[in-house]
Amino acid sequence: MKKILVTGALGQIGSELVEKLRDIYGDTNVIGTDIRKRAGQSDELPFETVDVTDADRLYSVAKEHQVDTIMHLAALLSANAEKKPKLAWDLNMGGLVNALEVARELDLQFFTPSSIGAFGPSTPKDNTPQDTLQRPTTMYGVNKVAGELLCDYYYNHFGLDTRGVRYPGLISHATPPGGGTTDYAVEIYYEAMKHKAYSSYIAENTYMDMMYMPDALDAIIQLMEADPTNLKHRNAFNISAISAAPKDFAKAIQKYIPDFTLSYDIDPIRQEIAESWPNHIDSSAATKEWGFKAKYDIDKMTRAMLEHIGYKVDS
Ligand code: VAH
Repeated sequence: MKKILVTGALGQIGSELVEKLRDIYGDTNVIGTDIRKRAGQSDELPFETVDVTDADRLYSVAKEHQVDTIMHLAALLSANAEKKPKLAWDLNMGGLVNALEVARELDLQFFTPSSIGAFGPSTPKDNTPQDTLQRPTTMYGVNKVAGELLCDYYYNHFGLDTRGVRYPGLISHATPPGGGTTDYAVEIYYEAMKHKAYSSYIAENTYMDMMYMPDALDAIIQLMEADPTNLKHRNAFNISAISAAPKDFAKAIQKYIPDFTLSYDIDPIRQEIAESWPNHIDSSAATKEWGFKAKYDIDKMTRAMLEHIGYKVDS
């Protein structure tokens, strides 16, 4: 029976991942951890306060709960990392090496996500290959490339069962993202419902890879349960569902809210980050090695997002 510790359990991915893991493996077999509890959070389900930069605390919680898997999600995202690069290095790299060391000492299976942020301006932008040039120009990207290599090292050097994906921008209705470059793709739905208008900080024709959260969560489960003998790669599988620019989200939303209008107020920092990332990455290695296949295109995601945030799509 799997027993899983999730770091960053109250974040955009973590909050939905913990719920899905509990549905699959049982409520008491998933230990959510984050740097603090959320106000009013119930004590019913296993949760521990863990700062991932505190190696001893992380080790003692993993040992006490006798977990067999760590899913390490705690991190500072791209835009926030540019504002606080030293904090980003300490959290993103210090937290990762602590989590890897706990996994090594307790012989745990290990998952952590990389990102399309691991690519840079010199990376081929269209159908970005699984194995290609990675010279990111952001602290987040430096963290992600170093993280991919560190996880490969723990697999090759210590035999640790490390696995990971390069996530695109993730779109979810449960927990708003914080401090990312792709957050516009979540905000636009809420603003469309509330105000029938949104002002995008990313330019009209700036394409990035995106994915609806249910596909992102299915990918983790599928990869972690995949037959390891089929895995030629380990810690940085390209996965994407949608390649879209702000104008594409507007078009999809206007099918339900015809008078929705999109304007632009570009944020130079996040625009520069977005322009350094690919337009669309090639997911074929993930499909070939562990059967990755996204279910949501932009239209199916748009309907689901609007429904989940309370817009009457069939009115
Ligand atoms: C960010 N949502 O914007 C994250 C993600 C691919 C983007 O890594 O930083």
